This record gives sequence, C-alpha cells and structure tokens, in this order.
Amino acid sequence: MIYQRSSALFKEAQKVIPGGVNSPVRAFKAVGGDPIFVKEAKGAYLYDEDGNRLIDYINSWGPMILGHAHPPVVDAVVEKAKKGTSFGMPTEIETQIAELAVSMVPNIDKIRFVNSGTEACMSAVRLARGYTGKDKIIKFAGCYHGHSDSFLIQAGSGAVTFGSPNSPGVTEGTAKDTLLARYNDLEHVQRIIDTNKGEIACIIIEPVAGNMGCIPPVKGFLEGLRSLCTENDILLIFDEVMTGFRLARGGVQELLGIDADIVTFGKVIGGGLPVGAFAAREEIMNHLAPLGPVYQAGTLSGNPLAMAAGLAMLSELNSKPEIFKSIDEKTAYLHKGMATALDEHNVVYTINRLGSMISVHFAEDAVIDFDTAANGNNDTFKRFFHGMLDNGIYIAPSAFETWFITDALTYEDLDETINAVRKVATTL
Ligand code: HOZ
Repeated sequence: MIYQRSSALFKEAQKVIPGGVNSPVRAFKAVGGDPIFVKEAKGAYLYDEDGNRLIDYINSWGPMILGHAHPPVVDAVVEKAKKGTSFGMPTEIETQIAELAVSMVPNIDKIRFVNSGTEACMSAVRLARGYTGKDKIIKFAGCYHGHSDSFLIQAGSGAVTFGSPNSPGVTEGTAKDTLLARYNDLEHVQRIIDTNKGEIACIIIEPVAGNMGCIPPVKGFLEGLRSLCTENDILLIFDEVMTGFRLARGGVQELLGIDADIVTFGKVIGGGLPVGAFAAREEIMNHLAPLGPVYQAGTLSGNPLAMAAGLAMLSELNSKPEIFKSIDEKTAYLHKGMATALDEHNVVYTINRLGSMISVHFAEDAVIDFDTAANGNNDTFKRFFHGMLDNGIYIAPSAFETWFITDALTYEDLDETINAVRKVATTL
C-alpha cells in the first residue's frame, strides 16, 4: 500500500502540533513508521488520504460499536446542529439520555455528563474523596484512566510505549496518594489496604483492562475487590469507559454481576462525539455541586450535539440487545480464525478476549497483568502490525491496547482479516 500523502500530511502536522498528533498513541511510535491520515470512514472501513481502504479494528478506540457514520447517529447530530450547537444552559435531551443510561446500567440512580473519559475518572475520584473524607486511592499497574495527574502512575496505553508511565509534571505530593497494585492479584490489594488502614477513599479499576492489551479479570478477582471495599469502607470505581455499553447493556456490572459504587463512562456513550460521564447511587451523587460540596463543572458538558449522538447510540443498543450477542459471536469467530492461522505457522502467541474486546500478544505465558503483558515480544508485534496494515487491516498501533470490534464487520471482512493473519504469520 502507498502512504505518500499521509506521510506528507504528517510532516506538515509536526511543524505545528507536538509530534504531529493530538493524542500520542496515534503517532505510531510504538510500531514505527508514519501514521495514516484518515479522510473518511463508513461502517467497518476507513478510507485514508492515499485512497486505501482499511478494515478498522480500533473504531475510534471503541465508540463506533455500530460502525462509522452510523445513519441514526449522524442524522441526530445534523438535526440538532441546525438548532444551535452550544448554550451553556440546560436542555431536555440531557435528561432524556440520563434517564436512558440510568435505566440500562445496574446500580446507578444519577449520572453527570462531562466531555471525556479522563474527566469522568478524575471527577469520580474527587467525588469518592469528598464522599469518604479520605485521600488515598488504589489503582492498578497498566490500567489507564485518562491523563489526569493521579492516574499517571504506572499507567498503561501510550504512557507505557512512550516510556513515561510516571509522567514528569505529576508532583510527588499527588503521586504519594496513588497506591499501586498488581492487576488480578487480590492478596496484593489486601496488603496495601492493611498498611493504609482507614486512609483509602477508593479503588479504581478497568474491570476488563484494555490499556495493556485486553486483560479480563481472573475468576474471583472483582468479587474479592467488592468484598474488600465493603469491609473497609472504600468505594469501588469501575472505569467502564471502554467496557460500558459494549460488553453488555449494563457493562461489566451486568455481565459479571458485580456492583460498583461509582461507574465512569466514555466512548460508546457519546456515539463518537466527546462525551464522558460518571454515575452512582443517589446518596453518593448528591455530594456533587450544586447539591453538595464536591465541585465539578464544564461549559461544554451536556453539549446538545454530543447528547444527540449519545442518545441515538444508546437508543440503538437499548432497542436491539441482540447486537451484543452478534458482536461477541463475530469476535469469537475472529479469535478462533486467528488462533488457527497462527498455529499453522507455529507462532508463539496468546490471544486474550472478553466479548468484543480482543488482543494478540506475542507471549508464551498467560497475559494477566502488566508484567506478563510487558513480556510480549514487541519486535514481533511491530512486524505483525505492519504486515496487517500492508494487507489492508488496521489494528491498534501498540501491543498495549485492546482492539474494539464493531458490529458493522461482516463475516467476509473477518475472513479477509484471518487470511491476512495467515499471510503475515509466515513473516513473524
Ligand atoms: N487513550 C487511547 C488509547 N487507549 C488513545 C486515544 C487516541 O489516541 O485517540
């Protein structure tokens, strides 16, 4: 494939945008080469500036669960835009999407809309601290909850691949309140709680991790966290920015039957526009301003275009629950097909999957936490990434990311992808 125009555009971009991108993972640093510039997208396909068609396996990092430019979402945004794009005043559609989200997700009474997953997680932790009157939080190595200061301690996603999991600019004062645990290691969490008795406000976790590849929780881990939190007056925050409205209507809480105290959302909830949200039971949410003392605000929060896209997306998912089964089946088909293709060529690999989140690791052992994810062979991953790209398949440009499957994929697309894996496997 030819990427001349993308490379030229990247050169121009680097003159005026740091690294040429507005979010680091997009720069391809983890895999080498120049990023692809997108011209447009429809359904399961991206069309780049050089005229290549790519089958898309990141789908804007999750939101496009029903494919790009999904007509009900696009129509809702276009209609709304004709009536004004931002007011900084309440609108009815905010209540409509809030009612729908609360009806879809277990265990939440109220929801507040923000503009990104980062904002949602940052605000959720502030709320947890304000509600409990405690300062410390537990996060897990390799989990990524956005780029706010408290979370850039052993963070996953781009923070790993750019060599700054603990970012400069985060003060020691902030860092000391973030306690770091190993994913899927309940005893480690217990030890941290024991040595910080009465000081921990919350545990924040991606209940299915997606920022060190896809790492599902081992049996009993989330249940154990729930019990530890209840026993120690700690709030459990599920960061469902990736998993919410994707793994089930009600996210991981519904899928695995575990109640969180606060849940954060992003990606699917905005239908491809910038939306984040956090939600909890009434007694917790009522601590937020203007009802309570915990402050949180935003000029573009609840923006009408964003709410229109989100409402259209959630309405689709709510009225057609068979979508979740359909994407799961497609992802399982892909999983099986890729495994067979890699086996045929004796490639050493591990594939992790839960529902429509999946990742390929070039690692021999089970990938269950940050250390085992980091054991994967990154050179092989780079060859795999570029081989797939040459065959018209766009996967996440880093081993420390999950792939997000869209229901717009056909079984022909999946077969094309599996055939590409078969071809690329001969070069690994
Ligand atoms: N934080 C995203 C990966 N987990 C990347 C976002 C982007 O570059 O768009």
